[in-house]
Amino acid sequence: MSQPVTVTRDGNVAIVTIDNPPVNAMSFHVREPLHARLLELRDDSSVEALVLACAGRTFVAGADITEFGKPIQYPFLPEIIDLIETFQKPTVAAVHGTALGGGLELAMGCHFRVAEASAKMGLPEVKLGILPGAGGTQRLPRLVGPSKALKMIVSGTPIGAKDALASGLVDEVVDGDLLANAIRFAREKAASKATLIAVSQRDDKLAPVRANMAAFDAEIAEVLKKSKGLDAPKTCAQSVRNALTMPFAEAATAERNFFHELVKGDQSRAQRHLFFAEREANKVPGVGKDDKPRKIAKVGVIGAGTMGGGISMSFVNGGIPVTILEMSDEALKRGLGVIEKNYGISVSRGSLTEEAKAKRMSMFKGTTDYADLADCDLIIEAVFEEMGVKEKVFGTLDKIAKPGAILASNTSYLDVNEIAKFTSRPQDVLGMHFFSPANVMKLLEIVRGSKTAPDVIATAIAVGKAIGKVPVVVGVCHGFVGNRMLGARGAEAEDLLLEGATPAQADKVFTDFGWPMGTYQMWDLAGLDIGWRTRKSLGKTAAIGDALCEQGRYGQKTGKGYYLYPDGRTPVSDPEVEALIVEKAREKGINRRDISNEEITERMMYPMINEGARILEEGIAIRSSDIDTVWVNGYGFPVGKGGPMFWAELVGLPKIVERLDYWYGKTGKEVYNPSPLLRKLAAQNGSFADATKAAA
Ligand code: 3H9
Repeated sequence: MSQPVTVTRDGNVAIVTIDNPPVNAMSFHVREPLHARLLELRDDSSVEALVLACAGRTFVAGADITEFGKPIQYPFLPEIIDLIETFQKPTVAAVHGTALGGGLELAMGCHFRVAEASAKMGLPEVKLGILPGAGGTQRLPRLVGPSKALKMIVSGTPIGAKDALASGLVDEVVDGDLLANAIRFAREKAASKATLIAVSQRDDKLAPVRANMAAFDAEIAEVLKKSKGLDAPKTCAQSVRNALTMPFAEAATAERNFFHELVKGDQSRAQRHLFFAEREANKVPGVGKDDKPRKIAKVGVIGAGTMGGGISMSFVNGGIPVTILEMSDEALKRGLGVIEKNYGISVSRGSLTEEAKAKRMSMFKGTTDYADLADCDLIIEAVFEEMGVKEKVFGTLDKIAKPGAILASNTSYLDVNEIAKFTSRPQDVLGMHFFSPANVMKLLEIVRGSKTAPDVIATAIAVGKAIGKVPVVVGVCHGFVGNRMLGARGAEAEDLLLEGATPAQADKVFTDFGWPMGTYQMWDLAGLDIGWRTRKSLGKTAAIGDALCEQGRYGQKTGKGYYLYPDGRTPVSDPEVEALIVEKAREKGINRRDISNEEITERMMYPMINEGARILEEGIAIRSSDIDTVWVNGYGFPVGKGGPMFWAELVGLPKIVERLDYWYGKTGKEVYNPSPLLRKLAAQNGSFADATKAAA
């Protein structure tokens, strides 16, 4: 293994290189030698300037997140950065790849930053439920100004080198050899003998903002609008504000204390869990390094409706051209029209230029002829959810698709193994389940059939990531991971209303929890007629849901459903619906009573956990963290609670089993019957992660 920190010389310039693959995180085994070498170099009079660089694909991508929550070993990152600031000779960070979090903080400890044109820089700590804890909230405002720093730190979104140069974060952007340029830059600075000012001592960008704190507080209020329920964004903003109201040292100490508080909290634990969960989801048993992804240069999409259109946009947005197939010219024209309209909205919002829109539109090809899909490397069908329809589509695809093309179904529920049987190449067939709106939602459930080839799974993961999705591999069952658990979450929704809850009360329990909306609001958004049709086809009924549909109340699209939508979007309670609920309860002989918020949580969220445990037990999900990744990225489960399985452990598995047992005893309903795995883990005080390990 190479040394994590090496020192080389180029004449009077010392070059310190950090080499800690894969992302040069500031682990203890880097910090210790880095601190020691910096001390030596500071006091070495033959060294007239210092360049701090990194080996491998990136500059330091941050502190080592795996060390969080454990006792931190000295030297700490802030001490190292403070040490760099004591250098009386120019210090230059040579930035390539991504300088993130503690990495950017380290770079800001230097007097100067020289960056490659493709470099990105940011403080993404907020996404881990923390704030920059090594001076980032104090130094970034001094370099780019408090307003820009506030936005960058609260959003966690990195900026590119060009923006960094314009805003003062970097001093030079280079196209050629980064290290050679950084050495040249350092040597020039040393030769100039100009006065060196540590970033912590700069004040010029703070002073004007200090003069109008009310305006800055208004900016804080604005950027915090979207951070409902999360502590980290507020703390980030407070800490940036401290840069304006406190001396550097005092504000840096406050920042450090905030960091220690947040890192201990459940929200940060949850968000760190999700960070690793998303990466873990790419590791699939039976799919190894030798299973090289197939090349996907062209995609075919069957169906230009809402799903097909959104899926097509996802690929085009990711730079992959798409051929869309529809049954008629009219349907094709309509579908492409909707896509163009959607891009038009992006242009009017300023997130897309007219040129970019034109370029994207040129990447779509419409057709009504299956033969035009013959050159596609991946074909995804998004047609009607009926096995007979899928049979026709896959039978045709089998005839026209080129050898080695991947054939995917966007089915939400159907058996992918059945679908694969309609072809002579089941090894090339899988499910690629996108979530609506498909061009926005990040989740991609990859459904692995019993015969799907490993390299087909590897390809789906690779192409999914390439177009910005979060892929999670799941097994075949009705509804896979997400929709199957969603079914369990909504199983008691009708009865809760009959027994005494109201849609508004139950939905508020959800929004207070952190969901973007509650069950009834979600149903109204999706369209109540969909469930109604499914119930009818299965010979099932739902007294309230059916009655609403019989009255033409299909949800948002008809202006009313469980709620009224006077402005088309905002739900307003409707006394008529409440009267309908009371009437249906009376017809069924149910005495309505007060339902507590706890009961709503127990009867809607605990069955969802129970179903998750079943899914894990059956091997439909590879690991519990995959379930969390599905729910956070596809269904709006609040990130600060880490996904349903993580949250269940925060609540306590014994408590969940006890309450499920209670409701099972009272109602006899299967959704409450604790899964053997859940019961076992609760009895052993175990965790879902232990269960995953045991199964591996
Ligand atoms: C911080 O800095 C706090 C300070 O303010 C204060 C300190 C006092 N640590 O994402 P990838 C692993 S907080 C440990 O697949 P990519 C990752 O798990 C930190 N491990 O690669 C994966 O492992 P595996 C602020 C890390 O090329 C492997 O590296 N910084 C870390 O798609 C490859 O990762 C951040 O939040 C880490 N910091 O993307 C940046 N980072 O192979 C977090 C990655 O076992 N990192 N790993 O699955 C990223 O955003 C992306 O990894 C990055 C590369 C963009 C850098």
